[in-house]
Amino acid sequence: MRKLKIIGMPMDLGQMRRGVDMGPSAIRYAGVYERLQNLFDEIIDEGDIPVGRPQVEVDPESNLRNLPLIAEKTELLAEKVDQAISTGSFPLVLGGDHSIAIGTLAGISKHYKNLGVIWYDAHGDLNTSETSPSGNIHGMPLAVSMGIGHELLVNVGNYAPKVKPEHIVLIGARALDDGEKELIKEKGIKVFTMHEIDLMGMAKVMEETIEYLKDKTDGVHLSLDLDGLDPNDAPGVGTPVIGGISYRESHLAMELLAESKLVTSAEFVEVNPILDEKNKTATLAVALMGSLLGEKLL
Ligand code: EXY
Ligand code: MN
Ligand code: MN
Ligand code: MN
Repeated sequence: MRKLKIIGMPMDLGQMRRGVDMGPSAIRYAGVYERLQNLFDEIIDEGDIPVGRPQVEVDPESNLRNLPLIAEKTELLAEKVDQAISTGSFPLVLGGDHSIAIGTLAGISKHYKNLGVIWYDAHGDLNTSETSPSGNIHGMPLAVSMGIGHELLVNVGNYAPKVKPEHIVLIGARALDDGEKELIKEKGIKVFTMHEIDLMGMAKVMEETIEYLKDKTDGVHLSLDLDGLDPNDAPGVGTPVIGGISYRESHLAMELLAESKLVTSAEFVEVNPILDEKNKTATLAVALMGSLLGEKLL
């Protein structure tokens, strides 16, 4: 019995551009429920985690924006994701800015001995308060999930770390900060930048990603940031970076992941309908969810 739980996380606290809190609505408006209905025996849309519209505040010590609020709200998400998995459902989380992954991974990781993470993103999201150029926590969730960063974030879910560096694969990186490059080298994190994607092709990148993760992990989380795609295909994102992954390459990547049967949870983040063109980015996200979750072209 294949069961799916959709969980909305309308949060924009991890960055400064308003609108990404409406990402879950835009994705629902693009027909995520209807699109996935026939791929599962049961689909439940759990609605949205109550985030609200709190005021922006900067933590005087760490200079991190909305630190206590993000810790509090990602705790709520972690509980919901934990429940979904405990009831045997595949959790599909809709963002919201990428800081939500702190909660998603906290809810997932406790269910696995060695969780793998595929971070599909133009960025590394590997900053700490010391290395961040912005103080925006959406640039930190992967470091936090490795146990590196402010303790309020690292300890969401009351345990740490959520993922080991050797169980992470970054795909699509093309805007890494110096501190992130150092951390990647220090931890030996596997990265396929746009350079490797262009050289090898997406089929080979996915083949190597699946090969790299399949024998050393007992579950794999896909954290797909729509800014990993080229802004021409996915314009509705808050931190676009030119020269990105095409929709076609992404669709192939999702099909190959579906064939591998490795992926046990997913989140699609950074959809900002205010910056979008006729809900194109949310619509593309829904199409990618379809191919990730088993839709066949033929
Ligand atoms: N690396 C930059 C920073 O940390 O501020 C930009 C981060 C963008 C993060 C988006 C979610 O991927
Ligand atoms: Mn990201
Ligand atoms: Mn990004
Ligand atoms: Mn290991």
